[in-house]
Amino acid sequence: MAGLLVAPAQAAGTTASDPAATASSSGGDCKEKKTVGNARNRGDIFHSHAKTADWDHDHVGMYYTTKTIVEAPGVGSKSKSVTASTLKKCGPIVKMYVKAKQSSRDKAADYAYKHFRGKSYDLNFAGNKASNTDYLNCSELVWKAYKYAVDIELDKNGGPGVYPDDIRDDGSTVTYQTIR
Ligand SMILES: [Ca+2]
Repeated sequence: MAGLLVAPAQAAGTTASDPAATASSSGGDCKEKKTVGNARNRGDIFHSHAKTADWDHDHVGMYYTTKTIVEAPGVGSKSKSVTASTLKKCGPIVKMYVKAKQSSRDKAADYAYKHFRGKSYDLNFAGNKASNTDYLNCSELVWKAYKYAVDIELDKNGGPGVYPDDIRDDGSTVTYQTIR
């Protein structure tokens, strides 16, 4: 794993090699991971700290139920559903709801569960919004679930790539819990 990592400084200035390309979505350098735990609503999103080399890329996943998460964990892992009460990530962990009807959140959650499990990890973050769904990274999974199911775009700065912080900072996501 370590051999795959590219420091941001080395990757900077290259267009073909995004530093995210070698990142593990959910990896981190914290001493003690925190339990992610349950959400208020189906379709809610969690954001956690994740770091590869010196690059803080962070991580996101979404709640299929209030107690079950669908996420793309990182390189070498397929996307899957996991129990929120047993999932541990590096803090701060932030939980958000999406400004939408609950029926829309439900549709996005259903979409992720039905279509976005068992996918290999997508090394491409920089163009992840337009890429196919045979491969998914963490923010791509969340963004595409809302985009494809209910046409809500969760990406603060737009462009061809959606990163975890783009989703957290988007005006349509509202933070209601922070675990440090
Ligand atoms: Ca973006």
